[in-house]
Amino acid sequence: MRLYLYILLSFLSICLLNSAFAQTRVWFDHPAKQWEEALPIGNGRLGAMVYGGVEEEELQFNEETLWTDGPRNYNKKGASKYLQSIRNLLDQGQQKEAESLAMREFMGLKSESEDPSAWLEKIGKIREQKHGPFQVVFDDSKWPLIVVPHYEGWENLGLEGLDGAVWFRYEFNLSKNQLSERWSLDLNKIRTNDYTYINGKLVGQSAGDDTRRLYQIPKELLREGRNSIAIQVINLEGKGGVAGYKDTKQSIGLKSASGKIISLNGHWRYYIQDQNIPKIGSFQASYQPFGTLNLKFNHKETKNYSRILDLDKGEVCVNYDASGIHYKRTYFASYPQNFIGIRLEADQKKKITFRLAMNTKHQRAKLDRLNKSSIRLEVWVKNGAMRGTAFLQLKLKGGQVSYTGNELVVQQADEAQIYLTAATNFKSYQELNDQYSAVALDRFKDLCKLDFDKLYELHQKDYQQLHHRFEIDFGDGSQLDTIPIDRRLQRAVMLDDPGLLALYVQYARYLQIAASRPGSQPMNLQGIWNPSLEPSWGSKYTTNINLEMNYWPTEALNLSELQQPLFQMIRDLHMAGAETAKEYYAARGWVLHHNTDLWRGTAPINSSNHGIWPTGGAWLVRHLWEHYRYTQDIHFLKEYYPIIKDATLFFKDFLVKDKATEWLVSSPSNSPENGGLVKGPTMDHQIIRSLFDIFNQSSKLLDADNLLRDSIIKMRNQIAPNQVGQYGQLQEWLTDLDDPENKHRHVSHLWGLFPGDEINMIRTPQLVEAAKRSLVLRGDEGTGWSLAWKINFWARLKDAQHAYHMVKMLLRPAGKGGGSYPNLFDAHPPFQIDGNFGGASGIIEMLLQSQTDGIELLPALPVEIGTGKVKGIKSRGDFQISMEWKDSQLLAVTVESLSGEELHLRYQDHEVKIKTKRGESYAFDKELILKK
Ligand code: FUC
Repeated sequence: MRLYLYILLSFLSICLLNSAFAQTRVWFDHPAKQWEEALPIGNGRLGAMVYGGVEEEELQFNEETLWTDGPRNYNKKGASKYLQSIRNLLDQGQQKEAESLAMREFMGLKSESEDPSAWLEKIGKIREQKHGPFQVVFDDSKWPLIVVPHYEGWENLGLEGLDGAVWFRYEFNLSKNQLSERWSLDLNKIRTNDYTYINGKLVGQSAGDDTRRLYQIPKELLREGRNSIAIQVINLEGKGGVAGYKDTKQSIGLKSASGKIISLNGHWRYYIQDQNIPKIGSFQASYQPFGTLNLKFNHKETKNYSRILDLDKGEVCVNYDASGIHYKRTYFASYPQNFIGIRLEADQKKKITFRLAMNTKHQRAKLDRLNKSSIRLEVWVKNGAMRGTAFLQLKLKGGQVSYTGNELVVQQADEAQIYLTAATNFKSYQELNDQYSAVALDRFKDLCKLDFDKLYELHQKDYQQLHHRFEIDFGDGSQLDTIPIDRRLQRAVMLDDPGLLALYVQYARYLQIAASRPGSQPMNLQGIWNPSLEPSWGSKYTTNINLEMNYWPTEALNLSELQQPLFQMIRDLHMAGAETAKEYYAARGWVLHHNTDLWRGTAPINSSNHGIWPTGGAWLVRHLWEHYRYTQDIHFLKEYYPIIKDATLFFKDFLVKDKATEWLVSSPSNSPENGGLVKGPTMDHQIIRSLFDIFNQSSKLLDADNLLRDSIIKMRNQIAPNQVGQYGQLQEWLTDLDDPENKHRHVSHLWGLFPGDEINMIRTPQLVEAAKRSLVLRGDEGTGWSLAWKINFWARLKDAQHAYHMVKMLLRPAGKGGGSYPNLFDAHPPFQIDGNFGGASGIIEMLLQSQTDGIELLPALPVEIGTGKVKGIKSRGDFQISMEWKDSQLLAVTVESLSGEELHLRYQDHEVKIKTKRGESYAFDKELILKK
């Protein structure tokens, strides 16, 4: 009876759409058809995506330390021998030469590679056979079908994790008329090498993902009627297959001199010739999925379906009625006990019947049964040092459980509870732990002794002490909560939905709580959620914007301690990056280039035209400093001071005097991913000035290193300044090279406007104008994170309506450009979590800014959110603020002083400065007059 009442009440609470629920849920009225519709849960270590299927439920899960490769050295010894030559070439304007020298001598080491020649020779033999698959007459009728082309790789079409040699075959017809023309074969891109045959004859072979395949077909080769094409594709890493065109409207096929096209898009036959490939080195490692829980039910016709991410409770619930019974499933990820919990309930007894399996995409895996109701899944990451183990325990109220065909079969239970844990052999970036599995098993056994309901309560308490610190409301958007999120996003394209902006901010907070907890890894490009063995950019940590953006709003959103994983990573990078500083620059201190991974690679990767960018570490130091500014925690500053100092020492050694201008410049480097290897990109100088300022201020606060400080102050003033160029723009480079047509997604040279603050209205109004000009020239379009960055820029420029326009762009349903997926995940595309946090940061920048002169309230408030309130927002100086506004005017504000520092508040023309006492609250009216 109690159970029934409980279910009824919780179901009713979902249906009662009162305003208290306004910004507290993201929901769908159907199960997820694709991963980007599934709903995320997480506890910093374990992450899972809930599809909520009725007949077949899938819970795709991750453990944040399951990556490819293993601990290793990333640094090329003695690379610094080439530093001067690279600099000289750049001085002489020989960029291409500098890039090729750097590519040869200045990049990081790849992981272990084997010589592929023997394997290539082996798989090449088939091309010499008399009856090989390239011949016209060949029986391929048993080969499976696959859609060709597949721009995003064969991985997306069921061949995930496949690297090797694969044959593709297809037939097409030609008429007599068509034979009179000259034809070439246009396949555009192939990943990576191909041998292409028409009617049994090789017409072309090429290598490389970016090579265009346009092969001439000798006229005599084609015939009236049936013709055949066969391609051997060899792909040893990354996405594979006949990629064709990104623009899917363009087909691959035969093209005639007169412009006619015979499309070869269609279902081709394929055959995996060999996938046991030699080891291929990679610059850095990739984040890996772990596995899935698959639950099968006998429920068919359902009514009243809902799948709800409840931001207030930190859980996902699936509700529906089938055959007159109400079913409810609850999913949560507990941080205190590090496990994922699932509860299955029904409003009648004995109605919980299902089958449960654990699966994985990893080729090498083992499933076994631990006891009557628990199973274990072990996985080995291909060609790597990593393995992981997941444990699952079922507890039932009533009913029976049995085990058949690798599945746990539950029959006629009143309720089922599932405990899921996972662990890997990761110990630190330098070490693996061979004993991990026994320890994990003991932990699991202890966990399963604990009462599920109690664990659920502990989870809620833990989650809510973070979540409840902050509230936000943009007017009365509550009625829109009746619209499922996918439709609400569609609707918001045309109609304003201020409540959706507030929801976006709370969702970002939810994602941070779910993905970044003390003791966990920092959030990678996908937070902790990744279903793919070959995720884009390895789902690692890109530091020329993405990793930092993940943590932009953390302090203001009152989640300060969630930056701890980032700080722990900075500690690791301080160690790992010292060797890179020495080997590449013969410099003291530590350096980080534009990417890192679980194993803390710090050397340049990918390509010399964008991988050599030495300011990643200096940017991360800004997060240490901002944490200090927000918390005023001097012990923290003291603890991290050696890292700040060592980053400073690196640049003291690294900066060089530019002969032409006499300024100190950063060389070699690049303005992230735009314009190749150069000396003196503007962004670097802004970041290094910020670093030097941080060093100066913190050494002063800690009364340390006076002499070094003097020399750093001197150097700081010799660094190349921000310059205004011929179009009135802020120059991206040392020389005025900016192309006004350049729409590049990165807007690196505006770093000094946001997240930096040296470009500001108070001290550098001309630079503000120039930054604005650059932003206008760059245009609004961009990838998800680029749109999100632009919200922050426009908010800093106090152009509220332009900032709002950018928010709308970020919220548009994912398509070609950046936007949002149905589950509100940011679309680069593909999914990349940075935009969720950059977007939330931008919305916060509209409400409050505290980077320069005191705390400014509602500095860039768009009319669409002209009425609202926020509670528990944090500012620099360690103040906690609550305020309310109506019709674009402030009504009242209360400031709680957590530091006892002087409070300087500004709103429009009003300004107040008062001394505060730690722990006291101060209430002000709309003119900032202190209420007694
Ligand atoms: C940088 C960006 C890309 C992408 C990648 C992860 O390289 O330029 O757009 O976000 O990081």
